[in-house]
Amino acid sequence: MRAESIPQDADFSLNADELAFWNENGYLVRLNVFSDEENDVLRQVAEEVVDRKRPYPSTNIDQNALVRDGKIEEQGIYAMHKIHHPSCYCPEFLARVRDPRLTDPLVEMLGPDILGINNLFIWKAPKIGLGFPWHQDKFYFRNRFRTETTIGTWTAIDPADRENGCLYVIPGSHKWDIFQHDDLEGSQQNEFKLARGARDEDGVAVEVPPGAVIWFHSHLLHKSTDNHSLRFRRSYVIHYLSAQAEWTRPEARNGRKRQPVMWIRGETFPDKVHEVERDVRPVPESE
Ligand SMILES: O=C(O)CCC(=O)C(=O)O
Repeated sequence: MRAESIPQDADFSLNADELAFWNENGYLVRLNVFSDEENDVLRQVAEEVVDRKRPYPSTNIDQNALVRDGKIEEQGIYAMHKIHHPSCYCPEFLARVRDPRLTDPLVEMLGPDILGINNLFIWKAPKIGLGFPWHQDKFYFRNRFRTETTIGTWTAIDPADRENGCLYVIPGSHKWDIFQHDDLEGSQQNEFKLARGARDEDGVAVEVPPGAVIWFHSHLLHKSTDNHSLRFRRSYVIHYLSAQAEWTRPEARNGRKRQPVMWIRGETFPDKVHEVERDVRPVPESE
């Protein structure tokens, strides 16, 4: 189904089995959520960003760590790791973060009033794309937001499998506390720390075809592995927050101009996280 052909009254909420699976495991997979054509639009826009055919802040474009650190030479999308917050600058991505096929299931997880706090298009290039260590998203988001959980959605743009670095999860770990996370030597972009004590033998590979979506709880331990294949493993990841959440440090709420909070659906509340953006932003000249 294409976005423009979704009937107004279509309802993509969770059914009882899905809700039970979610509550038990802290993640959920749906297949065939988006068509190849729909994902191709995002892939093309992301490539235009990389080719500088679209205005985009260069600070939101991250190269693969091996290329960035001069260990190998690659060009174009082969040199890419990810772009941050495309929904703030590209209407195609903004439409995707608000697509009911992603957000209807969130209503049962977060309530009806929903904000977007982060989104990233990831390339994971053939042979050099690097994995993410075991982590819990709340380890990071709790520095900004006080809330029970945020929810991530992970959309497969390409087939994702063990060989090209699919997502792994530890089912049920969403019921656990937040682990200590330790610095890693030479990890991808040095941006993720490793959840101390998370065990590979508890992990389950979530291999999915293109168009599938994985929803995951912010306490869920998850990781992904390096890409050992000759194929890309592209994905589009979005993180959502309840509009009932509060700022962890209200005095610093405007300190992250590059990570604006976006309105997704429902209401916002003056005494909560409510300074939200509704439309795509112009890219400042200096960028
Ligand atoms: O896409 C991946 O390889 C991992 C993404 C991830 O772990 C995250 O966004 O929290």
